[in-house]
Amino acid sequence: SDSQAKARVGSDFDVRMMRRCLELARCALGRTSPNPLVGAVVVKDGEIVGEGFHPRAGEPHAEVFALRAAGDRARGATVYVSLEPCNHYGRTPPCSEGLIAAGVAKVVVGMVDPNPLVAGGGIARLRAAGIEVVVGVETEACQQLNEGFVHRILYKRPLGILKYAMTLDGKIATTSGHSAWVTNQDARGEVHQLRAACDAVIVGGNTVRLDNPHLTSHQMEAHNPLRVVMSRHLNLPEDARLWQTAQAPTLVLTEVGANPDFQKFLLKQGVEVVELTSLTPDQAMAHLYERGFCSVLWECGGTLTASAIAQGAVQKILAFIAPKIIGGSHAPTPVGDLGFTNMTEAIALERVRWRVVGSDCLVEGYLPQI
Ligand code: AOF
Ligand code: ZN
Repeated sequence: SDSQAKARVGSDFDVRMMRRCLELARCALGRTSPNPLVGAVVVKDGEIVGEGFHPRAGEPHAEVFALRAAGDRARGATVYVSLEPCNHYGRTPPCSEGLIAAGVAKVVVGMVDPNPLVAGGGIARLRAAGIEVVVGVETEACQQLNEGFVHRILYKRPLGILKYAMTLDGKIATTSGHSAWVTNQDARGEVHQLRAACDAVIVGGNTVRLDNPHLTSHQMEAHNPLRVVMSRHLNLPEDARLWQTAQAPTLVLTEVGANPDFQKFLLKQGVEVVELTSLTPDQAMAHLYERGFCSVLWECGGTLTASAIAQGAVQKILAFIAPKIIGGSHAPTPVGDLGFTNMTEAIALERVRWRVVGSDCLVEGYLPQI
């Protein structure tokens, strides 16, 4: 079987400690970009004597907090960390040196850091100092947690996640555009969690006009993503909820010179406006990459979704399917025209998983990397 094929690294105890690292890492969900989510645990004589996580870019790394909490007990201890300790002077000094100075005996690493500044260098430095290093405990879970960070490093773009909710007959709204609500409360709760984990959520002008969404995570203390609207002509309503920026920030991406009066109105509301030379999904993603973002959630209608897919701005799809029928041969569907005429052109998702969420079904998968 699959689990037999992959030789497991680490004891039950190691796995338990690494899972604790991941739990700690998640305390900073949505707040660390452009940095990864990292958790660390210091274990001495089978007991946890220090824990830490990376709270946000510019602040100390997970290992620093865990070592501080452990104090003298770090000497001869085992440190578990979900990402390879860094070996470079960035905004903070190298964790490899910190671990060596603390006199730890062993380091257990969840995954190698894909950052070319680190990329195995941290592990090599620790080994050169005589510290035992084990790599590969709960690696898949570690990679999953930081898939946005990894994608950002490898492709110089944030990870694009497309989320939509449709009826069993494949509609995202009625013919008149009404869409509240396709899915049940549980599925909506899941979307709010998803938003809390993302750096930005993008919609087009149509969604603002038709749905007047909040696009927040609706959870106490949870991170709210930057709400991004892509609009070429800025013919948008003045009373949209997205212009209320007290709860969460909003960015409007438009083209150079578009509707100066409405731009002034937006700025007065505290909405940021950025004029791009060409307003395309890829240029939007390029801009969000420059802002240091790791993951971006596309929650737009079919037209913008189709062009985001066509331009490679979407890597992952989450489709909520509600067992309801609304019919309507002109009712909007999740993905507009992709120009395909033959079934052989269909984009086949990979690593597909199905899950029941309340009374709805969630299908998750990845687009093949082009
Ligand atoms: C670790 N532990 O908790 C994190 C690491 O600018 P800096 O100094 O914060 O460095 C950022 C890079 O360090 C980041 O891109 C990633 O490679 C690594 N993050 N490393 O040992 C941590 N957050
Ligand atoms: Zn570090």
